[in-house]
Amino acid sequence: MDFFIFFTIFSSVFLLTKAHEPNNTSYGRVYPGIRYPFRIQDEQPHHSGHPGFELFFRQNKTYIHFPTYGDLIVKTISYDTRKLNLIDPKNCVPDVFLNLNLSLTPFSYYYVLKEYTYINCSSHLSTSFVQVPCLSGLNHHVYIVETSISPPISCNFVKTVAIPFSYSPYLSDNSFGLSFTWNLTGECDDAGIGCQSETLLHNKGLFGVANDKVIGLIAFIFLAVTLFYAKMALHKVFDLVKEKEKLGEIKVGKVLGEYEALNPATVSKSDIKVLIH
Ligand SMILES: *[C@@H]1O[C@H](CO)[C@@H](O)[C@H](O)[C@H]1NC(C)=O
Ligand SMILES: *[C@@H]1O[C@H](CO)[C@@H](O)[C@H](O)[C@H]1NC(C)=O
Ligand SMILES: *[C@@H]1O[C@H](CO)[C@@H](O)[C@H](O)[C@H]1NC(C)=O
Ligand SMILES: *[C@@H]1O[C@H](CO)[C@@H](O)[C@H](O)[C@H]1NC(C)=O
Ligand SMILES: *[C@@H]1O[C@H](CO)[C@@H](O)[C@H](O)[C@H]1NC(C)=O
Ligand SMILES: CC(=O)N[C@H]1CO[C@H](CO)[C@@H](O)[C@@H]1O
Repeated sequence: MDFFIFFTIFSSVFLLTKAHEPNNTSYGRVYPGIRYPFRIQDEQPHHSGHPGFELFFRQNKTYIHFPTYGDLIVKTISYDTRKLNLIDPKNCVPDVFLNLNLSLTPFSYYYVLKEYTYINCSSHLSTSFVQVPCLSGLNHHVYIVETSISPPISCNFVKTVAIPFSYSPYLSDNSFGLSFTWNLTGECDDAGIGCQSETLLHNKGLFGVANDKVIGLIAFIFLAVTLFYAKMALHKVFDLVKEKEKLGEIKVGKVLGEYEALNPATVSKSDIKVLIH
């Protein structure tokens, strides 16, 4: 029975580890690096991702759509740190900062935010202000300034927004500051193992999991039954051996009896005499 218990535990562990292992065998195409909560819109089932994490492909690039801004290119996704790094295809991160409203998305900026004011000026400001080139034109100059600064008369107030960074020509490329994190509530909160198992459950759908589990279960039952019968057979063999042993004992006993019957020690002296005579 000990082995049976061990086997049951072993099988359970096997089934569990199998269930936790996220894999790509269940549905057609493989998208390296894309897994729950993200999914490829239109190509992966709805339940394989979380709402708001839909990605799509266009010209060999992976995009994510933000309702208040538009499409941004996915640079990297780090699942353990829950960090989504994006690239602005229009190459104007300050414009993303200005227009992106994350309140209806599952994302928030990865960085600590600070409020800044965007101002739109008809003339250049002093050199202590650096205009944002991608938002400025020949006749208008956009600056991102501290909220404490009251804009000069030549400037229009655009908006005050909480953003990770102000504009700096030295810290500016098409992705600087475009890092987001996400927060999933509910059972899949910390992107841990539990989350992955849910991923798998969702990814594979009922069929995939059913197949895997059913195969595991069938294998388990088969082995258990085999083991049971093997044990029964073994018992039978043992019983047979025991029976044979008993038989053997009887035979030996008989022989012994016969021997004893012939043993000189037990033979009476008169008999000896008879024998001698
Ligand atoms: C799963 O994906 C990995 C890497 O993305 C690939 O090497 C492997 O062959 C895939 N497995 C199957 C069964 O498709
Ligand atoms: C996408 O990538 C494939 C292979 O890397 C290449 O052959 C194809 O031209 C690319 N398409 C576009 C639109 O860049
Ligand atoms: C973002 O959108 C929400 C809901 O639409 C709105 O209440 C909020 O004021 C917006 N935030 C900004 C900074 O525009
Ligand atoms: C700044 O003003 C110009 C013209 O006054 C306008 O075309 C432009 O869209 C404005 N920019 C911003 C970021 O508000
Ligand atoms: C994540 O969610 C938890 C609980 O729902 C909340 O307390 C926390 O502030 C959220 N964090 C972020 C970054 O949204
Ligand atoms: C994404 C993932 O975990 N893929 C694994 C699927 O299974 C094969 C073989 O079992 C592994 O090599 C992959 O890494």
